[in-house]
Amino acid sequence: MGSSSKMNLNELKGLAEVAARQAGDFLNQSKSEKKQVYKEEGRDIKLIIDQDTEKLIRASLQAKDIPILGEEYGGEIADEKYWVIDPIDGTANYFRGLDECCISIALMEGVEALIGVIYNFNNNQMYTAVKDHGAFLNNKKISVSDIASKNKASITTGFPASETIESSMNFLENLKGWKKVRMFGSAALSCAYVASGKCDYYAEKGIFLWDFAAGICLVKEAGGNITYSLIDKDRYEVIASNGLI
Ligand code: LIP
Repeated sequence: MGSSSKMNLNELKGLAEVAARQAGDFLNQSKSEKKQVYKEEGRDIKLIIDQDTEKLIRASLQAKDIPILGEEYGGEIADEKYWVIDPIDGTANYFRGLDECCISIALMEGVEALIGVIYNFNNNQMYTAVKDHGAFLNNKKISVSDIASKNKASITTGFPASETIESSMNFLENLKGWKKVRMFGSAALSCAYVASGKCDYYAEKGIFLWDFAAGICLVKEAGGNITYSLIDKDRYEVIASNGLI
């Protein structure tokens, strides 16, 4: 039996929170340094500091015997507990000096989300949730909005990764009728915004599990709905809402 078996979910959430804060301090300190790109593919950009940050988070979490799946160094979805890490969600924003980026750490068991930690290190906003124990922003309970009509609601989204005429037209069609449309460039923060009632609906196609895994627990624990389905080998379509729209 490993050491994680002795830790309850609240303790594991504390561990993820410490790991996220350490990684956030590192990313804040490194902001003014020149950022090295190691891969650019389509719209995706990958930085050496994504890798360095994931190493840091892995080192904090690895002391426990829970397997890790991360954006930079891989891993597997498992039936038992496993961590899912996105060292920087919103890498392009971090690269260009925009503050819509965060660290995202989830604990999953199969497809069930047990813990979600999303840390925007730019403004020190720490979103946390543990299954059946509510969702919090900087330790204050949060809940989804009570806006029930689309014409009063804000949707957050991202432009589809695959750009066919059909996908672009569908995308535009789905933006009709909302009061406000926002594109933050971070799936994790978009989920956190739905969970905290700052936005009412989030929909995006073509994102990876690590982009939204922590958001699953946050949105559910804040009283919202979140659905996700695989649209190809490892990309998902995700819809999160306050449950009223
Ligand atoms: C990002 C997502 C964002 C999506 C970007 C990108 P990354 O994740 O969270 O919502 O629109 O294309 O995939 O790459 O910054 O971790």
